[in-house]
Amino acid sequence: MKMIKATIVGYGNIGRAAVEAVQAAEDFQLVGLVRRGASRQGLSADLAGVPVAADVKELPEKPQVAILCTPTRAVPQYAKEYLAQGINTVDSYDIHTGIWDLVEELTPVAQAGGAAAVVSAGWDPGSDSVVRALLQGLAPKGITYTNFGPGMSMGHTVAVKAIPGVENALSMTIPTGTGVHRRMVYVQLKEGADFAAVKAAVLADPYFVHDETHVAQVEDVKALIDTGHGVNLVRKGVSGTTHNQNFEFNMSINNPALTAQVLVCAARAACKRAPGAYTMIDLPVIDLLPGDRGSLIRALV
Ligand code: NAP
Ligand code: API
Repeated sequence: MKMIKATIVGYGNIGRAAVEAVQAAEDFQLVGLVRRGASRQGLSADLAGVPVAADVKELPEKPQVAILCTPTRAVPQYAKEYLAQGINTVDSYDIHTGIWDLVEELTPVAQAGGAAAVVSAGWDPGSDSVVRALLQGLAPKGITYTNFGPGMSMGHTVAVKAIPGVENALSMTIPTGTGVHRRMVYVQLKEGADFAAVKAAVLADPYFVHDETHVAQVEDVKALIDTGHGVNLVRKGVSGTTHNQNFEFNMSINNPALTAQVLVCAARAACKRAPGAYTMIDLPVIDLLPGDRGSLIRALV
């Protein structure tokens, strides 16, 4: 089998899970990690022989695809850097209101570099987006409610961790029904940091401004963390002219593990796309899977 050469950029929660997902995939080869400062700190023991570089150009082998596991707000910068070098990218960018802008921003860079970008390929946005699109096809008129959690949102947590004075953070998503959520944010402060200033910064951050948000100071965030999450996605609508069509999609998951697995599926698909920028709903589902078309159609259709 022809192996897809991949690198993982950033070794945080999603990066660590992406290493596991790449190593578990029959058609992927990990050619190295890209980390700030080329740090080997915290690497799992089985990565002893895997190169780590601060710049992808310093890896011994050029990857076909870079799995970007950086903070969402750093994704545009990293994606442009890799696409310009002709390396396909996948990311799990999760600022829903910015996704189309990012597609438009990356499209010319990807086309000029001769590479493909798949943006927002986590579980939400990502695999849930595919479910929402499919359900809209099945019942074109109607309402979809996406109810998250309770669970840990990595995107919101990362946004809080970036606020000056924050040592560590946890943002829990609590569903209150009909797609509305409460955010429970726990912060551990750096020595001398001002809680009131941190709280004000959280409440003003675009990740939080539209939701009811509570911020609490705690001694030790690590003692609270459980990376479980989930979704209850429901649509009630109309097929043709017939009302009362009901659909429901539920999952209870480990957030980094699922995000990383979707990134690997999208990385596979990215390697098959013409240069340009795409989201999950642009991709043929079959391209997400390893194996030949005939076997997949016989088994799945
Ligand atoms: P994290 O644990 O903080 O890891 C991010 C890593 O990125 C860091 O450990 C660091 O790795 C690297 N990095 C590169 N530039 C950085 C910078 N300027 N500041 C800080 N770190 C930088 O974050 P995470 O929990 O893995 O989450 C990453 C992102 O995934 C989130 O922002 C979230 O939006 C996204 N996400 C999306 C979905 C989805 O469903 N779409 C689901 C979950 C998460 P090195 O030190 O190794 O360089
Ligand atoms: C939430 C949901 C799911 C987040 C999924 C992913 C993450 O706020 O909990 O950052 O974990 N939007 N975007």
